[in-house]
Amino acid sequence: MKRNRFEIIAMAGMIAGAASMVYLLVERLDSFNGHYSILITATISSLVAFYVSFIMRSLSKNPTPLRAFLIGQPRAGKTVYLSVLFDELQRHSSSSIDFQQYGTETVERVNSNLQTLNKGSWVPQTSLNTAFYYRARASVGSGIFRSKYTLEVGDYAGEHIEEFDSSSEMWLHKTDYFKYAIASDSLLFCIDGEDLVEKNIEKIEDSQTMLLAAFQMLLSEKTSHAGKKLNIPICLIVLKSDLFESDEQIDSLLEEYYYRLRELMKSKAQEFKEFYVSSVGKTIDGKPPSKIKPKHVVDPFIWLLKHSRL
Ligand SMILES: Nc1nc2c(ncn2[C@@H]2O[C@H](COP(=O)(O)OP(=O)(O)OP(=O)(O)O)[C@@H](O)[C@H]2O)c(=O)[nH]1
Ligand SMILES: [Mg+2]
Repeated sequence: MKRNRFEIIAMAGMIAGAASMVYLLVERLDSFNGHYSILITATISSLVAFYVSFIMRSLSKNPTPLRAFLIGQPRAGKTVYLSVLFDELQRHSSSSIDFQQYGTETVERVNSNLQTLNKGSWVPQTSLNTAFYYRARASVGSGIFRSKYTLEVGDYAGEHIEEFDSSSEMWLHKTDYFKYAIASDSLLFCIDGEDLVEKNIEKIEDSQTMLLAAFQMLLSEKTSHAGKKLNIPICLIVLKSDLFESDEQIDSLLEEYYYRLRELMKSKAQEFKEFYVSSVGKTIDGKPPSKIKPKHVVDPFIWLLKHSRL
């Protein structure tokens, strides 16, 4: 249950409890007649309600931090995705979810990356140990059921994924990347659609092995005992979906090549969903088109905000 819903129900319970206790107490004091006991109960309950609503208002002013972690091989398309996502998020408008970029760093980085893409170039590869954190404010729901979040997604170089692989040297040198992953409230596993459509078996196998290792490591770090499922939202995202003829083609290629990863995620995650995303739309001679046409980029984040337990 979301934090604010839980609070509202708990507060309502507290008020009802306080009102009945006060009533019982006042009733026991024979010195008051029936009218007075109702009056005293009403006064004390109103004071409790006033105090509780004051606490609730100050709590709802503080957004809940929600950290999402994007995991994928080098060149999978993560940086392009996050840049386009944070640009698109602010244009997303629905009755129940609103976003706004948060902080000048995010605004500047998103603008500069979008400019690069709109000029027909790709963004530079992310270097090792140079993480960037994209941030946005989000509000989900309406009225008293509204939850506010500060959403943060870290963008790290794909090479860091080897920190999850016990046979790699990087396993021994765990950096902030690893800690960030462990402390995240939702996980997005990215598949490079280019390798999948080209049926590049070697790269697909590498990617599946690394994503499996990362999932298993996070499962063991984030759950208390064997058999327990991950209780944070997990997405499997196929990036570069513009390279496929149809969603059905992605579906059948995933079934053929990513069967192990899919099955593990389905069985070990309480909330799991797959998304097929294109950050820029159909490319022209391998470059982004002059007017990028993102497809389904915000869907994973809408889904994970709705399924977050925070
Ligand atoms: N067709 C297509 N290609 C894309 C798309 N997004 C990215 N690419 C290609 O994928 C390459 C890598 O994209 P990046 O976003 O830099 O990849 P990354 O996962 O951040 O890579 P690292 O920084 O090395 O971890 C780009 O240079 C493009 O060639 C897309 O939406 N469609
Ligand atoms: Mg990158």
